[in-house]
Amino acid sequence: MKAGIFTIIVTVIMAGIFIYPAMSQHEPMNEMWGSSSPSNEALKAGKEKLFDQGNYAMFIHWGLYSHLGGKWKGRTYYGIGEWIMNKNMANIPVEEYKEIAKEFNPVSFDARAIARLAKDAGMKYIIITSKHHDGFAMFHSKADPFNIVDATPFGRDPMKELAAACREEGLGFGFYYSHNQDWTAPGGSGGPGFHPDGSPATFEDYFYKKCIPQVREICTNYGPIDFVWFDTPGNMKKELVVELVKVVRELQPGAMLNSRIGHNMGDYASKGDMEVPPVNIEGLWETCDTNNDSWSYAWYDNNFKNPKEILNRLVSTVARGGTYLFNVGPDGQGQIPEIGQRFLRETGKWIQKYPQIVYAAGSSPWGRALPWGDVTTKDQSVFLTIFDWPQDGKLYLPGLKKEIVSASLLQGSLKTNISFETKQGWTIFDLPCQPADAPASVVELSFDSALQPDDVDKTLGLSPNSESQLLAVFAEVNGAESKTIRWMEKFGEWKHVSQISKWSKGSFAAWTLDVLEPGYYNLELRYKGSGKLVWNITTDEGGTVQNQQASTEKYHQYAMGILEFKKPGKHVINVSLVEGDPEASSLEAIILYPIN
Ligand code: JFZ
Repeated sequence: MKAGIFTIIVTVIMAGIFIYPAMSQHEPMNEMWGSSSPSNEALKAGKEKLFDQGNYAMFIHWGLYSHLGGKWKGRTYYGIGEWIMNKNMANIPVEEYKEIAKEFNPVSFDARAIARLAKDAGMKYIIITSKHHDGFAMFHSKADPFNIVDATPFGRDPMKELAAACREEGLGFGFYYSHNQDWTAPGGSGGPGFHPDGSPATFEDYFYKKCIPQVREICTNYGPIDFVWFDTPGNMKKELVVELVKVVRELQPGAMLNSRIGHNMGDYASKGDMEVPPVNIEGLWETCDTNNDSWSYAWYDNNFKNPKEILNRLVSTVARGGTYLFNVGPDGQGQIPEIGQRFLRETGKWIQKYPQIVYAAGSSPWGRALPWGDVTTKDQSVFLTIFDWPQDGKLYLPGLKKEIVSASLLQGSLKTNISFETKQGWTIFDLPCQPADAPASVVELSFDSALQPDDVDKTLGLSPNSESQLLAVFAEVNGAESKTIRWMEKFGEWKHVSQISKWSKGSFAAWTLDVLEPGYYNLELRYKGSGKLVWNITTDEGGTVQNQQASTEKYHQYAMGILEFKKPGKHVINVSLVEGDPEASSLEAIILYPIN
Protein backbone atom coordinates (compact mmCIF):
# COMPACT_ATOMS: atom_id res chain seq x y z
CA MET A 1 0.00 0.00 0.00
CA LYS A 2 2.78 2.35 0.99
CA ALA A 3 4.65 1.60 -2.22
CA GLY A 4 1.45 2.20 -4.17
CA ILE A 5 0.94 5.65 -2.71
CA PHE A 6 4.60 6.49 -3.19
CA THR A 7 4.37 5.45 -6.82
CA ILE A 8 1.33 7.60 -7.41
CA ILE A 9 2.84 10.63 -5.70
CA VAL A 10 6.11 10.25 -7.54
CA THR A 11 4.28 9.73 -10.82
CA VAL A 12 2.41 12.98 -10.32
CA ILE A 13 5.60 14.83 -9.45
CA MET A 14 7.55 13.40 -12.36
CA ALA A 15 4.66 13.87 -14.75
CA GLY A 16 4.74 17.54 -13.81
CA ILE A 17 8.40 17.74 -14.66
CA PHE A 18 8.35 15.62 -17.78
CA ILE A 19 6.65 16.35 -20.99
CA TYR A 20 5.55 13.49 -23.14
CA PRO A 21 6.16 14.73 -26.63
CA ALA A 22 4.46 12.99 -29.49
CA MET A 23 2.81 10.48 -27.19
CA SER A 24 -0.87 10.47 -27.84
CA GLN A 25 -3.07 8.73 -25.33
CA HIS A 26 -5.42 7.49 -27.94
CA GLU A 27 -4.17 6.98 -31.43
CA PRO A 28 -6.76 6.93 -34.18
CA MET A 29 -7.56 3.53 -35.61
CA ASN A 30 -5.90 4.06 -38.99
CA GLU A 31 -2.65 5.16 -37.39
CA MET A 32 -2.78 2.23 -35.02
CA TRP A 33 -3.12 -0.29 -37.76
CA GLY A 34 -0.36 1.44 -39.62
CA SER A 35 -0.36 2.00 -43.31
CA SER A 36 3.37 2.56 -43.38
CA SER A 37 4.83 1.71 -46.75
CA PRO A 38 6.99 -1.36 -46.38
CA SER A 39 8.96 -0.59 -49.52
CA ASN A 40 12.15 1.36 -49.32
CA GLU A 41 11.12 4.08 -51.74
CA ALA A 42 10.34 6.33 -48.83
CA LEU A 43 13.87 6.19 -47.41
CA LYS A 44 15.17 9.61 -46.57
CA ALA A 45 18.27 11.28 -47.93
CA GLY A 46 20.40 14.14 -46.56
CA LYS A 47 20.73 14.65 -42.82
CA GLU A 48 17.82 12.28 -42.17
CA LYS A 49 19.63 9.37 -43.76
CA LEU A 50 21.71 8.22 -40.79
CA PHE A 51 18.66 8.23 -38.54
CA ASP A 52 16.28 6.72 -41.04
CA GLN A 53 18.54 3.94 -42.27
CA GLY A 54 20.77 3.31 -39.25
CA ASN A 55 17.88 2.21 -37.03
CA TYR A 56 20.17 1.25 -34.13
CA ALA A 57 22.32 3.57 -32.06
CA MET A 58 24.07 3.88 -28.72
CA PHE A 59 22.81 6.24 -26.04
CA ILE A 60 25.22 7.02 -23.19
CA HIS A 61 24.25 8.48 -19.83
CA TRP A 62 27.46 9.48 -18.15
CA GLY A 63 28.12 12.29 -15.71
CA LEU A 64 29.06 13.24 -12.18
CA TYR A 65 26.19 11.09 -10.90
CA SER A 66 27.98 8.04 -12.41
CA HIS A 67 30.63 8.51 -9.74
CA LEU A 68 27.94 8.07 -7.06
CA GLY A 69 26.49 5.03 -8.83
CA GLY A 70 23.19 5.16 -6.98
CA LYS A 71 24.72 5.56 -3.52
CA TRP A 72 24.97 8.64 -1.32
CA LYS A 73 26.41 8.73 2.21
CA GLY A 74 26.30 4.96 2.50
CA ARG A 75 22.69 4.60 1.43
CA THR A 76 21.49 3.22 -1.89
CA TYR A 77 18.77 5.09 -3.73
CA TYR A 78 16.98 2.80 -6.16
CA GLY A 79 15.81 4.39 -9.40
CA ILE A 80 17.40 6.21 -12.32
CA GLY A 81 20.91 7.07 -11.16
CA GLU A 82 21.20 10.42 -12.93
CA TRP A 83 18.38 11.71 -10.73
CA ILE A 84 20.21 10.97 -7.46
CA MET A 85 20.54 14.60 -6.35
CA ASN A 86 16.82 15.20 -6.86
CA LYS A 87 14.44 15.74 -3.93
CA ASN A 88 12.72 12.43 -4.63
CA MET A 89 15.99 10.55 -4.39
CA ALA A 90 18.93 11.50 -2.10
CA ASN A 91 18.03 15.22 -2.06
CA ILE A 92 21.66 16.37 -2.25
CA PRO A 93 22.18 20.11 -1.63
CA VAL A 94 23.69 21.97 -4.60
CA GLU A 95 26.91 22.94 -2.82
CA GLU A 96 27.51 19.40 -1.62
CA TYR A 97 26.82 17.98 -5.06
CA LYS A 98 29.31 20.35 -6.64
CA GLU A 99 31.97 19.13 -4.22
CA ILE A 100 31.71 15.63 -5.70
CA ALA A 101 33.47 16.91 -8.82
CA LYS A 102 36.74 17.02 -6.84
CA GLU A 103 36.61 13.22 -6.56
CA PHE A 104 35.51 12.50 -10.11
CA ASN A 105 38.47 11.03 -11.97
CA PRO A 106 37.36 8.57 -14.66
CA VAL A 107 40.85 7.47 -15.63
CA SER A 108 39.61 4.25 -17.27
CA PHE A 109 37.59 6.17 -19.82
CA ASP A 110 38.62 4.96 -23.25
CA ALA A 111 36.75 6.68 -26.06
CA ARG A 112 38.07 4.36 -28.74
CA ALA A 113 36.99 1.29 -26.77
CA ILE A 114 33.47 2.71 -26.48
CA ALA A 115 33.31 3.60 -30.16
CA ARG A 116 34.57 0.12 -31.05
CA LEU A 117 31.95 -1.43 -28.77
CA ALA A 118 29.21 0.53 -30.53
CA LYS A 119 30.60 -0.57 -33.86
CA ASP A 120 30.84 -4.24 -32.80
CA ALA A 121 27.30 -3.98 -31.49
CA GLY A 122 26.11 -2.95 -34.94
CA MET A 123 25.16 0.54 -33.85
CA LYS A 124 25.49 3.42 -36.32
CA TYR A 125 25.98 6.44 -34.07
CA ILE A 126 26.45 7.51 -30.45
CA ILE A 127 24.53 10.13 -28.51
CA ILE A 128 26.05 11.04 -25.14
CA THR A 129 24.98 13.27 -22.24
CA SER A 130 26.98 16.49 -22.54
CA LYS A 131 25.01 17.91 -19.62
CA HIS A 132 22.19 16.25 -17.74
CA HIS A 133 19.69 17.78 -15.30
CA ASP A 134 22.42 18.03 -12.64
CA GLY A 135 24.02 20.83 -14.66
CA PHE A 136 27.49 19.30 -14.77
CA ALA A 137 29.11 19.68 -18.19
CA MET A 138 31.01 16.63 -19.40
CA PHE A 139 32.89 18.88 -21.84
CA HIS A 140 35.21 21.84 -21.48
CA SER A 141 32.94 24.83 -21.05
CA LYS A 142 34.09 28.42 -20.95
CA ALA A 143 30.52 29.42 -20.16
CA ASP A 144 30.42 27.61 -16.82
CA PRO A 145 33.22 26.28 -14.60
CA PHE A 146 31.13 23.35 -13.31
CA ASN A 147 32.58 21.08 -15.97
CA ILE A 148 34.81 18.04 -16.22
CA VAL A 149 37.94 19.92 -17.32
CA ASP A 150 37.85 22.77 -14.81
CA ALA A 151 36.23 21.14 -11.76
CA THR A 152 37.75 17.64 -11.60
CA PRO A 153 41.21 16.09 -11.19
CA PHE A 154 40.60 14.32 -14.52
CA GLY A 155 41.16 17.49 -16.48
CA ARG A 156 40.48 15.98 -19.92
CA ASP A 157 37.58 16.64 -22.29
CA PRO A 158 36.13 13.14 -22.88
CA MET A 159 33.65 14.52 -25.41
CA LYS A 160 36.53 15.62 -27.63
CA GLU A 161 37.96 12.12 -27.41
CA LEU A 162 34.65 10.40 -28.11
CA ALA A 163 33.77 12.68 -31.03
CA ALA A 164 37.15 11.89 -32.58
CA ALA A 165 36.84 8.15 -31.89
CA CYS A 166 33.41 8.03 -33.53
CA ARG A 167 34.75 9.78 -36.58
CA GLU A 168 37.60 7.28 -36.77
CA GLU A 169 35.23 4.32 -36.55
CA GLY A 170 32.88 5.82 -39.12
CA LEU A 171 30.11 6.29 -36.57
CA GLY A 172 27.78 9.24 -36.31
CA PHE A 173 27.91 11.38 -33.17
CA GLY A 174 25.58 13.59 -31.18
CA PHE A 175 25.01 15.27 -27.83
CA TYR A 176 22.24 15.01 -25.27
CA TYR A 177 21.75 18.38 -23.56
CA SER A 178 19.25 19.10 -20.77
CA HIS A 179 18.08 22.54 -21.88
CA ASN A 180 15.28 23.16 -19.41
CA GLN A 181 16.14 21.34 -16.19
CA ASP A 182 19.35 22.44 -14.55
CA TRP A 183 19.41 21.73 -10.84
CA THR A 184 22.63 23.57 -10.02
CA ALA A 185 22.42 26.72 -12.17
CA PRO A 186 20.51 29.71 -10.73
CA GLY A 187 17.24 30.03 -12.64
CA GLY A 188 17.37 26.60 -14.30
CA SER A 189 14.24 24.47 -13.93
CA GLY A 190 14.54 22.68 -10.60
CA GLY A 191 17.60 24.79 -9.77
CA PRO A 192 18.34 27.47 -7.17
CA GLY A 193 16.00 30.47 -7.28
CA PHE A 194 18.75 32.89 -6.33
CA HIS A 195 22.15 33.98 -7.59
CA PRO A 196 25.13 33.61 -5.20
CA ASP A 197 24.75 37.34 -4.33
CA GLY A 198 21.20 36.71 -3.12
CA SER A 199 19.37 38.35 -6.01
CA PRO A 200 16.49 36.39 -7.54
CA ALA A 201 17.33 34.29 -10.60
CA THR A 202 15.02 33.92 -13.59
CA PHE A 203 14.88 31.13 -16.15
CA GLU A 204 16.12 33.66 -18.72
CA ASP A 205 19.25 34.21 -16.59
CA TYR A 206 20.03 30.52 -16.82
CA PHE A 207 18.99 30.29 -20.46
CA TYR A 208 21.17 33.16 -21.72
CA LYS A 209 24.13 32.72 -19.34
CA LYS A 210 24.45 28.96 -19.48
CA CYS A 211 22.16 27.07 -21.82
CA ILE A 212 22.64 29.05 -25.05
CA PRO A 213 26.41 29.54 -24.56
CA GLN A 214 26.91 25.85 -23.79
CA VAL A 215 24.81 24.73 -26.72
CA ARG A 216 26.99 27.03 -28.85
CA GLU A 217 30.04 25.27 -27.40
CA ILE A 218 28.84 21.73 -28.12
CA CYS A 219 27.83 22.86 -31.60
CA THR A 220 31.20 24.51 -32.29
CA ASN A 221 34.04 22.60 -30.66
CA TYR A 222 33.40 19.00 -31.68
CA GLY A 223 33.31 19.11 -35.47
CA PRO A 224 30.20 18.33 -37.44
CA ILE A 225 27.70 16.50 -35.22
CA ASP A 226 24.69 14.49 -36.34
CA PHE A 227 22.30 14.98 -33.41
CA VAL A 228 21.43 17.37 -30.64
CA TRP A 229 19.10 15.52 -28.30
CA PHE A 230 17.27 17.85 -25.94
CA ASP A 231 15.14 16.55 -23.11
CA THR A 232 12.26 17.39 -20.75
CA PRO A 233 11.23 20.82 -22.12
CA GLY A 234 8.67 21.22 -19.32
CA ASN A 235 6.81 24.46 -19.82
CA MET A 236 9.56 26.36 -21.59
CA LYS A 237 8.35 29.35 -23.56
CA LYS A 238 8.08 28.83 -27.27
CA GLU A 239 10.25 31.83 -28.17
CA LEU A 240 13.15 30.41 -26.17
CA VAL A 241 12.86 27.05 -27.89
CA VAL A 242 12.79 28.89 -31.23
CA GLU A 243 16.00 30.66 -30.29
CA LEU A 244 17.66 27.40 -29.34
CA VAL A 245 16.66 25.80 -32.63
CA LYS A 246 18.13 28.79 -34.46
CA VAL A 247 21.48 28.38 -32.73
CA VAL A 248 21.69 24.69 -33.61
CA ARG A 249 20.54 25.20 -37.21
CA GLU A 250 23.07 27.95 -37.75
CA LEU A 251 26.05 26.12 -36.24
CA GLN A 252 25.16 22.53 -37.19
CA PRO A 253 22.93 22.54 -40.25
CA GLY A 254 23.46 18.79 -40.62
CA ALA A 255 22.30 17.91 -37.10
CA MET A 256 18.95 16.25 -36.42
CA LEU A 257 16.89 17.54 -33.49
CA ASN A 258 14.61 15.28 -31.47
CA SER A 259 11.08 16.30 -30.52
CA ARG A 260 11.96 16.74 -26.85
CA ILE A 261 13.29 20.18 -27.62
CA GLY A 262 9.61 21.10 -27.23
CA HIS A 263 6.82 22.88 -29.10
CA ASN A 264 6.84 20.32 -31.92
CA MET A 265 10.10 21.63 -33.27
CA GLY A 266 12.17 18.51 -33.66
CA ASP A 267 13.07 16.69 -36.86
CA TYR A 268 11.83 13.39 -35.46
CA ALA A 269 9.61 12.15 -32.66
CA SER A 270 11.19 10.77 -29.53
CA LYS A 271 8.67 8.35 -28.08
CA GLY A 272 8.15 7.61 -24.40
CA ASP A 273 11.15 6.01 -22.78
CA MET A 274 11.67 2.30 -22.49
CA GLU A 275 8.83 1.18 -24.72
CA VAL A 276 8.38 -0.56 -28.03
CA PRO A 277 5.03 0.56 -29.41
CA PRO A 278 2.54 -2.24 -30.25
CA VAL A 279 1.44 -0.84 -33.62
CA ASN A 280 3.24 0.72 -36.58
CA ILE A 281 3.85 4.45 -36.45
CA GLU A 282 4.38 6.65 -39.50
CA GLY A 283 7.16 9.17 -39.91
CA LEU A 284 10.59 9.52 -38.37
CA TRP A 285 10.61 8.39 -34.74
CA GLU A 286 12.78 6.71 -32.20
CA THR A 287 12.32 4.92 -28.94
CA CYS A 288 15.05 5.09 -26.33
CA ASP A 289 15.63 2.22 -23.99
CA THR A 290 18.32 1.23 -21.54
CA ASN A 291 20.37 -1.93 -21.18
CA ASN A 292 19.42 -2.42 -17.54
CA ASP A 293 16.88 -0.45 -15.47
CA SER A 294 18.70 2.83 -14.82
CA TRP A 295 20.06 5.13 -17.53
CA SER A 296 23.22 6.06 -15.69
CA TYR A 297 25.43 3.61 -13.83
CA ALA A 298 24.04 2.25 -10.54
CA TRP A 299 26.12 -0.20 -8.54
CA TYR A 300 23.23 -2.59 -7.81
CA ASP A 301 21.62 -2.53 -11.25
CA ASN A 302 22.45 -5.93 -12.65
CA ASN A 303 19.19 -6.37 -14.51
CA PHE A 304 20.69 -6.41 -18.00
CA LYS A 305 18.66 -7.26 -21.07
CA ASN A 306 20.11 -10.36 -22.69
CA PRO A 307 20.96 -10.55 -26.42
CA LYS A 308 17.63 -12.13 -27.29
CA GLU A 309 15.70 -9.38 -25.51
CA ILE A 310 17.82 -6.65 -27.07
CA LEU A 311 17.39 -8.13 -30.53
CA ASN A 312 13.68 -8.64 -30.07
CA ARG A 313 13.19 -5.03 -29.01
CA LEU A 314 15.39 -3.78 -31.83
CA VAL A 315 13.72 -5.84 -34.56
CA SER A 316 10.25 -4.97 -33.23
CA THR A 317 11.08 -1.26 -33.17
CA VAL A 318 12.34 -1.42 -36.76
CA ALA A 319 9.25 -3.47 -37.71
CA ARG A 320 7.04 -0.74 -36.21
CA GLY A 321 8.86 1.77 -38.41
CA GLY A 322 11.20 3.29 -35.82
CA THR A 323 14.80 3.63 -34.67
CA TYR A 324 16.15 2.02 -31.52
CA LEU A 325 18.39 4.15 -29.30
CA PHE A 326 19.86 1.79 -26.74
CA ASN A 327 21.55 3.14 -23.63
CA VAL A 328 24.62 2.13 -21.63
CA GLY A 329 25.88 3.72 -18.42
CA PRO A 330 29.65 3.89 -17.89
CA ASP A 331 30.68 3.93 -14.23
CA GLY A 332 32.65 6.53 -12.30
CA GLN A 333 35.87 5.17 -13.79
CA GLY A 334 34.44 5.61 -17.29
CA GLN A 335 33.87 1.93 -17.93
CA ILE A 336 30.77 0.24 -19.27
CA PRO A 337 29.77 -2.74 -17.09
CA GLU A 338 31.15 -6.00 -18.47
CA ILE A 339 27.82 -7.86 -18.81
CA GLY A 340 26.34 -4.98 -20.79
CA GLN A 341 29.32 -4.99 -23.13
CA ARG A 342 29.18 -8.74 -23.66
CA PHE A 343 25.45 -8.74 -24.45
CA LEU A 344 25.86 -5.88 -26.91
CA ARG A 345 28.65 -7.67 -28.76
CA GLU A 346 26.65 -10.90 -28.94
CA THR A 347 23.69 -9.02 -30.37
CA GLY A 348 26.05 -7.34 -32.83
CA LYS A 349 27.33 -10.67 -34.11
CA TRP A 350 23.82 -11.64 -35.11
CA ILE A 351 23.20 -8.27 -36.77
CA GLN A 352 26.39 -8.64 -38.77
CA LYS A 353 25.04 -11.93 -40.10
CA TYR A 354 21.63 -10.46 -40.91
CA PRO A 355 22.17 -6.75 -41.60
CA GLN A 356 19.18 -6.64 -43.95
CA ILE A 357 16.84 -7.11 -40.96
CA VAL A 358 17.94 -3.86 -39.35
CA TYR A 359 19.56 -1.34 -41.67
CA ALA A 360 17.34 0.57 -44.07
CA ALA A 361 14.69 -2.06 -43.42
CA GLY A 362 11.03 -1.34 -44.04
CA SER A 363 8.30 -1.76 -41.43
CA SER A 364 6.01 -4.76 -41.13
CA PRO A 365 3.06 -4.86 -43.52
CA TRP A 366 1.24 -6.67 -40.69
CA GLY A 367 1.50 -3.54 -38.55
CA ARG A 368 2.08 -5.46 -35.32
CA ALA A 369 4.25 -8.20 -33.82
CA LEU A 370 3.27 -11.80 -34.60
CA PRO A 371 3.23 -14.60 -31.98
CA TRP A 372 6.63 -15.99 -33.01
CA GLY A 373 8.46 -12.77 -33.82
CA ASP A 374 8.31 -9.90 -36.26
CA VAL A 375 8.49 -8.88 -39.91
CA THR A 376 10.70 -6.43 -41.77
CA THR A 377 11.02 -5.79 -45.50
CA LYS A 378 13.63 -4.90 -48.07
CA ASP A 379 13.02 -4.46 -51.79
CA GLN A 380 11.11 -7.51 -53.00
CA SER A 381 11.82 -9.54 -49.88
CA VAL A 382 9.99 -9.97 -46.62
CA PHE A 383 11.92 -11.24 -43.60
CA LEU A 384 10.34 -13.19 -40.80
CA THR A 385 12.54 -13.01 -37.72
CA ILE A 386 11.58 -15.90 -35.48
CA PHE A 387 12.30 -15.60 -31.77
CA ASP A 388 10.02 -18.42 -30.63
CA TRP A 389 10.80 -21.42 -32.78
CA PRO A 390 7.71 -23.63 -33.28
CA GLN A 391 8.19 -27.06 -31.75
CA ASP A 392 5.88 -28.79 -34.24
CA GLY A 393 7.86 -27.45 -37.21
CA LYS A 394 5.00 -25.28 -38.51
CA LEU A 395 5.25 -21.53 -38.83
CA TYR A 396 1.86 -19.86 -39.28
CA LEU A 397 1.57 -16.55 -41.10
CA PRO A 398 -1.92 -15.04 -41.28
CA GLY A 399 -3.34 -12.71 -43.90
CA LEU A 400 -0.80 -12.80 -46.73
CA LYS A 401 -2.69 -12.24 -49.98
CA LYS A 402 0.20 -12.06 -52.46
CA GLU A 403 1.82 -15.06 -54.05
CA ILE A 404 5.24 -16.03 -52.70
CA VAL A 405 7.89 -16.74 -55.36
CA SER A 406 10.16 -18.59 -52.95
CA ALA A 407 10.67 -19.10 -49.22
CA SER A 408 14.00 -19.89 -47.65
CA LEU A 409 15.53 -20.35 -44.26
CA LEU A 410 18.70 -18.31 -43.79
CA GLN A 411 21.91 -19.16 -42.01
CA GLY A 412 23.85 -16.01 -42.56
CA SER A 413 24.13 -15.73 -46.34
CA LEU A 414 23.31 -19.44 -46.81
CA LYS A 415 19.76 -20.03 -48.07
CA THR A 416 17.80 -23.28 -47.85
CA ASN A 417 14.45 -23.48 -49.62
CA ILE A 418 11.53 -24.44 -47.41
CA SER A 419 8.13 -25.72 -48.45
CA PHE A 420 4.84 -24.10 -47.59
CA GLU A 421 1.13 -24.41 -48.22
CA THR A 422 -1.71 -21.94 -48.09
CA LYS A 423 -4.97 -22.65 -46.31
CA GLN A 424 -7.86 -20.22 -45.80
CA GLY A 425 -5.69 -17.18 -46.19
CA TRP A 426 -2.92 -18.52 -43.94
CA THR A 427 0.52 -19.50 -45.16
CA ILE A 428 2.06 -22.44 -43.31
CA PHE A 429 5.81 -23.01 -43.61
CA ASP A 430 7.59 -26.27 -42.86
CA LEU A 431 10.57 -25.71 -40.61
CA PRO A 432 13.19 -28.13 -39.31
CA CYS A 433 12.99 -29.22 -35.66
CA GLN A 434 15.94 -27.11 -34.56
CA PRO A 435 16.18 -23.34 -34.92
CA ALA A 436 18.51 -22.34 -37.75
CA ASP A 437 20.28 -19.73 -35.62
CA ALA A 438 20.30 -18.07 -32.20
CA PRO A 439 18.98 -15.95 -30.61
CA ALA A 440 16.68 -15.71 -33.64
CA SER A 441 16.26 -17.33 -37.06
CA VAL A 442 15.25 -15.70 -40.32
CA VAL A 443 12.94 -16.86 -43.10
CA GLU A 444 13.09 -14.86 -46.31
CA LEU A 445 10.08 -14.64 -48.60
CA SER A 446 10.68 -13.40 -52.14
CA PHE A 447 8.02 -11.78 -54.26
CA ASP A 448 7.96 -10.55 -57.84
CA SER A 449 7.49 -7.00 -56.53
CA ALA A 450 7.66 -5.29 -53.15
CA LEU A 451 4.86 -6.23 -50.79
CA GLN A 452 2.33 -3.40 -50.46
CA PRO A 453 0.13 -2.70 -47.42
CA ASP A 454 -2.92 -3.93 -49.34
CA ASP A 455 -1.28 -7.31 -49.85
CA VAL A 456 -1.89 -8.16 -46.20
CA ASP A 457 -5.18 -8.67 -44.38
CA LYS A 458 -4.33 -7.26 -40.98
CA THR A 459 -6.99 -9.12 -39.02
CA LEU A 460 -5.52 -10.70 -35.89
CA GLY A 461 -4.93 -14.43 -36.27
CA LEU A 462 -5.58 -17.21 -33.77
CA SER A 463 -2.36 -19.18 -33.82
CA PRO A 464 -2.92 -22.97 -33.95
CA ASN A 465 0.41 -23.81 -32.28
CA SER A 466 1.25 -20.99 -29.87
CA GLU A 467 -0.18 -18.36 -27.63
CA SER A 468 -2.06 -15.44 -29.24
CA GLN A 469 -2.25 -12.19 -27.34
CA LEU A 470 -5.10 -9.91 -28.27
CA LEU A 471 -4.00 -6.55 -26.88
CA ALA A 472 -6.37 -3.80 -25.81
CA VAL A 473 -5.14 -1.49 -28.59
CA PHE A 474 -6.58 -3.88 -31.17
CA ALA A 475 -10.06 -3.94 -29.68
CA GLU A 476 -13.04 -1.96 -30.77
CA VAL A 477 -14.37 -0.55 -27.54
CA ASN A 478 -17.94 0.35 -26.80
CA GLY A 479 -18.97 2.28 -23.70
CA ALA A 480 -15.62 1.85 -21.94
CA GLU A 481 -12.35 3.78 -22.16
CA SER A 482 -9.35 2.52 -24.09
CA LYS A 483 -6.07 4.29 -23.41
CA THR A 484 -2.37 3.93 -22.70
CA ILE A 485 -1.37 4.49 -19.11
CA ARG A 486 2.12 4.71 -17.65
CA TRP A 487 3.60 4.47 -14.22
CA MET A 488 6.98 4.16 -12.59
CA GLU A 489 8.09 0.77 -11.40
CA LYS A 490 11.21 2.13 -9.71
CA PHE A 491 11.84 5.86 -9.62
CA GLY A 492 12.13 6.98 -13.26
CA GLU A 493 11.62 3.51 -14.64
CA TRP A 494 8.55 3.85 -16.83
CA LYS A 495 6.14 1.13 -17.81
CA HIS A 496 3.37 1.57 -20.36
CA VAL A 497 0.23 -0.44 -20.91
CA SER A 498 -2.69 0.01 -23.25
CA GLN A 499 -5.81 -0.99 -21.38
CA ILE A 500 -9.57 -0.76 -21.25
CA SER A 501 -11.20 0.63 -18.13
CA LYS A 502 -14.22 2.69 -17.00
CA TRP A 503 -16.64 -0.09 -17.83
CA SER A 504 -20.35 0.63 -17.68
CA LYS A 505 -23.55 -1.33 -18.12
CA GLY A 506 -23.63 -2.82 -21.60
CA SER A 507 -20.05 -1.81 -22.41
CA PHE A 508 -17.79 -4.28 -24.17
CA ALA A 509 -14.52 -4.69 -26.04
CA ALA A 510 -14.55 -6.61 -29.32
CA TRP A 511 -11.70 -8.29 -31.17
CA THR A 512 -11.99 -9.67 -34.67
CA LEU A 513 -10.02 -12.85 -35.02
CA ASP A 514 -9.17 -15.09 -37.94
CA VAL A 515 -9.44 -18.74 -36.91
CA LEU A 516 -7.59 -21.35 -38.95
CA GLU A 517 -8.11 -24.40 -36.73
CA PRO A 518 -11.50 -24.58 -35.02
CA GLY A 519 -11.68 -26.30 -31.66
CA TYR A 520 -11.08 -25.64 -28.00
CA TYR A 521 -8.69 -22.96 -26.76
CA ASN A 522 -7.61 -21.94 -23.29
CA LEU A 523 -8.71 -18.43 -22.52
CA GLU A 524 -6.97 -16.15 -20.05
CA LEU A 525 -7.39 -12.47 -19.30
CA ARG A 526 -4.67 -10.08 -18.12
CA TYR A 527 -5.97 -7.23 -16.01
CA LYS A 528 -5.66 -5.27 -12.81
CA GLY A 529 -8.36 -4.16 -10.44
CA SER A 530 -9.54 -4.56 -6.88
CA GLY A 531 -11.59 -7.33 -5.30
CA LYS A 532 -13.24 -10.14 -7.17
CA LEU A 533 -14.27 -9.60 -10.79
CA VAL A 534 -16.64 -11.46 -13.05
CA TRP A 535 -15.87 -11.32 -16.76
CA ASN A 536 -18.03 -12.52 -19.61
CA ILE A 537 -16.50 -13.58 -22.93
CA THR A 538 -18.65 -14.52 -25.90
CA THR A 539 -18.11 -15.32 -29.56
CA ASP A 540 -20.32 -14.63 -32.56
CA GLU A 541 -21.02 -18.38 -32.68
CA GLY A 542 -22.54 -18.38 -29.22
CA GLY A 543 -19.46 -19.66 -27.39
CA THR A 544 -19.44 -18.34 -23.82
CA VAL A 545 -17.04 -18.24 -20.91
CA GLN A 546 -18.07 -16.49 -17.72
CA ASN A 547 -16.07 -16.72 -14.55
CA GLN A 548 -15.08 -14.98 -11.35
CA GLN A 549 -11.43 -14.41 -10.53
CA ALA A 550 -9.44 -12.29 -8.10
CA SER A 551 -7.63 -9.09 -9.05
CA THR A 552 -4.67 -7.09 -7.78
CA GLU A 553 -3.28 -3.60 -8.30
CA LYS A 554 -0.65 -5.03 -10.68
CA TYR A 555 -1.47 -6.60 -14.04
CA HIS A 556 -1.82 -10.31 -13.67
CA GLN A 557 -3.03 -13.12 -15.90
CA TYR A 558 -6.00 -15.28 -14.84
CA ALA A 559 -7.37 -18.45 -16.44
CA MET A 560 -11.03 -17.93 -17.34
CA GLY A 561 -12.01 -21.20 -19.04
CA ILE A 562 -12.16 -22.99 -22.37
CA LEU A 563 -13.53 -21.23 -25.42
CA GLU A 564 -14.70 -23.10 -28.48
CA PHE A 565 -14.50 -21.97 -32.10
CA LYS A 566 -16.78 -24.15 -34.19
CA LYS A 567 -15.98 -22.97 -37.70
CA PRO A 568 -12.84 -21.61 -39.33
CA GLY A 569 -12.77 -18.01 -40.58
CA LYS A 570 -13.35 -14.62 -39.00
CA HIS A 571 -14.97 -14.40 -35.62
CA VAL A 572 -15.66 -11.70 -33.09
CA ILE A 573 -14.87 -12.09 -29.40
CA ASN A 574 -16.63 -9.79 -26.97
CA VAL A 575 -15.45 -9.18 -23.44
CA SER A 576 -17.44 -7.39 -20.79
CA LEU A 577 -17.21 -6.85 -17.07
CA VAL A 578 -20.20 -8.38 -15.32
CA GLU A 579 -19.37 -7.76 -11.64
CA GLY A 580 -16.69 -5.74 -9.89
CA ASP A 581 -15.40 -2.19 -9.64
CA PRO A 582 -15.86 -0.79 -13.18
CA GLU A 583 -13.42 2.10 -12.62
CA ALA A 584 -10.48 0.06 -11.34
CA SER A 585 -10.93 -2.94 -13.63
CA SER A 586 -8.40 -2.48 -16.42
CA LEU A 587 -8.16 -5.12 -19.11
CA GLU A 588 -4.84 -5.36 -20.94
CA ALA A 589 -5.21 -8.45 -23.12
CA ILE A 590 -6.98 -11.68 -23.97
CA ILE A 591 -4.66 -14.63 -24.22
CA LEU A 592 -5.70 -17.72 -26.20
CA TYR A 593 -3.75 -20.91 -26.72
CA PRO A 594 -4.55 -24.33 -28.11
CA ILE A 595 -5.29 -27.12 -25.62
CA ASN A 596 -2.66 -29.64 -26.68
C1 JFZ B 1 14.33 11.86 -19.25
C2 JFZ B 1 15.34 12.15 -18.16
O1 JFZ B 1 14.73 12.80 -17.08
C3 JFZ B 1 16.00 10.86 -17.72
O2 JFZ B 1 16.95 11.11 -16.74
C4 JFZ B 1 16.69 10.22 -18.94
O3 JFZ B 1 17.69 11.09 -19.42
C5 JFZ B 1 15.65 9.96 -20.01
C6 JFZ B 1 16.25 9.44 -21.28
O4 JFZ B 1 14.92 11.15 -20.33
O5 JFZ B 1 13.24 11.18 -18.69
C7 JFZ B 1 12.08 11.01 -19.39
C8 JFZ B 1 11.71 11.82 -20.43
C9 JFZ B 1 10.52 11.54 -21.14
C10 JFZ B 1 9.74 10.47 -20.79
C11 JFZ B 1 10.11 9.67 -19.73
C12 JFZ B 1 11.28 9.94 -19.03
N1 JFZ B 1 8.59 10.15 -21.52
O6 JFZ B 1 8.27 10.85 -22.50
O7 JFZ B 1 7.91 9.14 -21.22
